[in-house]
Amino acid sequence: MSGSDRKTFYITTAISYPNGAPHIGHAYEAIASDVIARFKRLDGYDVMFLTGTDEHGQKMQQTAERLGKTPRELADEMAPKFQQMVRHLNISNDDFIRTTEPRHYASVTELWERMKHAGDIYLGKYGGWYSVRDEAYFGEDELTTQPDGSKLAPTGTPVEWVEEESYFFKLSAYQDKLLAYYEANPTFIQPDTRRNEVVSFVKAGLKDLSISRTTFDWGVPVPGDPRHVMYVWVDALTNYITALGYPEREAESFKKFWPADVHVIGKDIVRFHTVYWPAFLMSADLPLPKRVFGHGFLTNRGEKMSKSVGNVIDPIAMADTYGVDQIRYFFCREVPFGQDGSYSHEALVNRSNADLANDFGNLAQRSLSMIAKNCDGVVPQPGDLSDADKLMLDQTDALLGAVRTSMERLDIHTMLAQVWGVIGEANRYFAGEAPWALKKTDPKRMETVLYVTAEVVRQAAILAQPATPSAAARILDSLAIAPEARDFAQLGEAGRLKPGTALPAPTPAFPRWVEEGEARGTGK
Ligand code: ME8
Repeated sequence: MSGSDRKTFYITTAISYPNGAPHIGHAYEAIASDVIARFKRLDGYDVMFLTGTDEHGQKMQQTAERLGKTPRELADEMAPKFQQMVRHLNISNDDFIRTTEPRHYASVTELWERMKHAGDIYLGKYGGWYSVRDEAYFGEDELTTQPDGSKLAPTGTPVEWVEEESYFFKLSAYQDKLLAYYEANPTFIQPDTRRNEVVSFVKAGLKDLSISRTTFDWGVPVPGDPRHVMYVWVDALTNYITALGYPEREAESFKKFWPADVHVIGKDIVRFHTVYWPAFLMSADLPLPKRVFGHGFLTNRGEKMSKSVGNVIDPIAMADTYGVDQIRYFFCREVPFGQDGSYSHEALVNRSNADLANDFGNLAQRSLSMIAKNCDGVVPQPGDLSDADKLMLDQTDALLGAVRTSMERLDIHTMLAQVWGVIGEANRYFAGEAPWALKKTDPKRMETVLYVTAEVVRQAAILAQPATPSAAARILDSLAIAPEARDFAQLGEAGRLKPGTALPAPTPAFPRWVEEGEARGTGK
């Protein structure tokens, strides 16, 4: 036992197919999940945050064949690129799972055995339209026929007719149980549009699911029948419990963190997570995840990108160009979580310059350099507070309640809008109070205004840590806030700046993007 009764929070991303280098969609999902994970940690939760790679299946095998490699060689070459991306983007994951690891084989094998023991697996014959790109079968009625007679899945990917002996999972037996679970847990599938799609899909009737393949061998062998490998989705979904020590059901982290609080995934794979996965878990008599959140897709100026199409943007290069905190903030602030979004150089630069460099960076830099110059570099002692001071502090102290409510709904962009709303107020307050003029007319009042501003900067920086961890840390360093005094328990009056604290020379937190040819140093 850890001996701690802190509340726990288990969050996962989808695990990525490493059949190509990571793209910006992978980065987006990791970043958004990281903001949630960091937020919860700062709010006192014991957090487990998992990401990883989904290395089996026909898609991996086909790509490897094309490149003249074995699938394992391809996976061993590509998985480190995903690990590198995660590190580069300052993602705070606690584990990185690869489905080719022995711990995962043990876990999937056990899940299969339990589903079989429950009487939910039988051997049959399967014929169906299969999309290798989606690693999924589609019904005849879901397909569209091209002028040349070929057929496309609803996702726009080509399908082929495949017939094979296959093990089936009795998904049809779970239709009513799934509908009852959705009904009893209205926030299980989010956002609501995704929930409605899934409910209609299940209500329309569930067919049993083919869960093994004999036409290729890159996968986890079916126990007792190694001619078959497991369908990659049975294998992939199980990663979420493998990382907690399953199949050892008494494993400390399994007991502590399962069921997951949220699986963060893209909208294209909601069905797998909200129909198949809970049915497998019910069959194996394991608790179901509390929530599945299907985020939107990112497009480059409106154009869909994918590894198979080849128009991918390298997220590491993007972070090197604009800054890690800058792209983290941009994606989370610009795109309402759950909706599709697009990005462009102009939008990125506008957000970064307006919100980060100007609003937050300048406010911190101007107030702290005034303290350095005019208050002997120590936090000034405030005098009596005016109504404007009190209002400013009250708005700031009220932030925690507001952002918690937003994050309950995983409304990341609203959380950031709330924090930056108060930063905007602080800019107006600072401009209105004009401490540089008070320096001559009323130095005591100047000290009060600088104190109040620095206190707002402190709380805003604490709340900015989930999205912009490095820059927020630089601001908190400039305020001499100890590492252990940076969590949400320190928000509001509890952590008020202490007058007399010596401050180091402030360093700019957010550089301003300057276009080539534009004169430097002309920022407002
Ligand atoms: O689906 N914008 O892997 P994957 C936003 N291995 N998100 C995007 C995106 C985009 N343009 N493109 C992809 C898989 N994603 C499976 C998951 S989980 C048990 C197995 C998201 O590499 C996508 O929706 O194709 C998914 O959540 C994640 O990136 C990995 O996609």
